[in-house]
Amino acid sequence: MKLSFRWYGEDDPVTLQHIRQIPGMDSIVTAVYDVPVGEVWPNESIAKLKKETEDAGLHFEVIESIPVHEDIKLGKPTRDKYIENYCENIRRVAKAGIKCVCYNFMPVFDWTRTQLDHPLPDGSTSLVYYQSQVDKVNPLNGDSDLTLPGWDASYTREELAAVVGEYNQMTEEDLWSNLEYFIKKIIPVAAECDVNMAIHEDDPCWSIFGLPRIIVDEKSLDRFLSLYDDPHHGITLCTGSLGCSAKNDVAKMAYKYAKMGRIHFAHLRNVALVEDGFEERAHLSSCGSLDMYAIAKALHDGGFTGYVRPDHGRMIWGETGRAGYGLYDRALGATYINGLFEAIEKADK
Ligand SMILES: [Mn+2]
Repeated sequence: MKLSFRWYGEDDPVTLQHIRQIPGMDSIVTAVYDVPVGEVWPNESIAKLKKETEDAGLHFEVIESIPVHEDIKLGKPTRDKYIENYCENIRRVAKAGIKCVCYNFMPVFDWTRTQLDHPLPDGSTSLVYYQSQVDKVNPLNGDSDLTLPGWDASYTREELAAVVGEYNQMTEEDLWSNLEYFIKKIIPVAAECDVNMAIHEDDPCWSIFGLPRIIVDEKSLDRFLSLYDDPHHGITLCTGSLGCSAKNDVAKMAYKYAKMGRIHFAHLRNVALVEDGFEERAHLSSCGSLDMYAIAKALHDGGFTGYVRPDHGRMIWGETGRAGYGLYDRALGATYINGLFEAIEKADK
């Protein structure tokens, strides 16, 4: 595995110099953030990210994400223009040395949590999802003041209601067909550029606000991978996204898809399933509901050689910054991941 770390560019309070000091760190995971979703990324912006990353002694090989424009997910007539832009972005990042692109196909909301600074008993804070709180929010109700953290602030309340309304007219099968249309256009380009495309599962892995969500479990990942027969068509195995449903056997999926050569990127983090939802916890197996050792071993045994990153961390030691993306707890996660893989690899020799 190649250890990586997400970095939000020069505005990120966590610096590349800090990241480089984490033992075993290999690659930066980043994106061009100053361009609206759907537009072509300027070559200068990509070159700047590459230079900053390499000047810090790290590799520039993973993009998270090239976001997918809503018109593509909605299957609107304008999608072809946005898909062409998407293909152009794949070509451009490939030329800069990128080997893996993470993306997702979640309607509107991307990841969803109800609180970003929930206090845990040890005094740290973390992201949590409580269903009862989600149930109180209706994005179609323009009078409601309730919002959830992480909502795309570029939407006004009315625009949000309109786009949610459009999705409410769609079935899961409609979304599948729009995904298939997209995949059949982008994967040939990715294959030609030798870039591994790695879809991220929906987070959490169930429908919210009645919106279709389709990349949620083993059955849907099987269906997704069958859309295109090429090793460049793969997945990001996000243990926290899949693991917030007790129905998903994440270690089993890790082995199966690694063996198929379709896991190009792994997000390793732990979650604790609670009665009303889930809480993000420290990476260690004993801190949550997932057996992180079993998952790392399954990846190893399946022959996985891709990128791994510690996923969201708690806020600890008084750190402030982007929720889930502080330095300290993710660095502890990275160190834990190093330990798991060293032990697994040595035991196998
Ligand atoms: Mn993830």
